[in-house]
Amino acid sequence: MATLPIIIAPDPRLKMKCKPVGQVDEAIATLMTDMLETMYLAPGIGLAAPQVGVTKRVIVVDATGKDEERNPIKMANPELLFTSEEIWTYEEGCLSLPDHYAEVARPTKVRVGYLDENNKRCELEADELLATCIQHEMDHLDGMLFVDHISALKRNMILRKLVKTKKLKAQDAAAE
Ligand code: GNR
Ligand code: NI
Repeated sequence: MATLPIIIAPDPRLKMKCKPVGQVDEAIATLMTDMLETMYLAPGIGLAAPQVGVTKRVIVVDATGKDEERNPIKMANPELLFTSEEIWTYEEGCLSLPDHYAEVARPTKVRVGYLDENNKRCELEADELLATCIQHEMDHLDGMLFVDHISALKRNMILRKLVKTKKLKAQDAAAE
């Protein structure tokens, strides 16, 4: 097992459309395991392959609470089979936009088709937090971040702050 560095926005690698995997082979299964380890360490409730520099349609999620038993879910080529009319709004964060949060409205309930770590076709129905998390991760596979769902004003404010933080970090690193 290994943890991977998480890419912070703005970065062109977070804006790419990711490629479907042909099949979930050992390399993809290992990527899924490493992504989960990276996610739990962060800590986060989801992670998409482009966040660790891999332009493939692979995501992992675990939206269980701190005191609950873990429920890791690994998905390749996830597809939305159903989305509810009903909308759920949640204050989202993203490991690629650290320390920034905004309310995002999405369908409350979704049904997702995907390939699991054994290359088996699966379907999962999710609602509320898990559904939000799955949709947030699937957005990453098309180069979409949660800030792309909010007003341009709020988005640019967050992105400007991230650029500033990156510059400060680069200066600190150079001064060492
Ligand atoms: O850890 C995360 N928390 C979160 C909270 C609300 C909505 C979505 C998320 S996903 C995020 C981890 C992440 O950036 N995944 O891409
Ligand atoms: Ni994210």
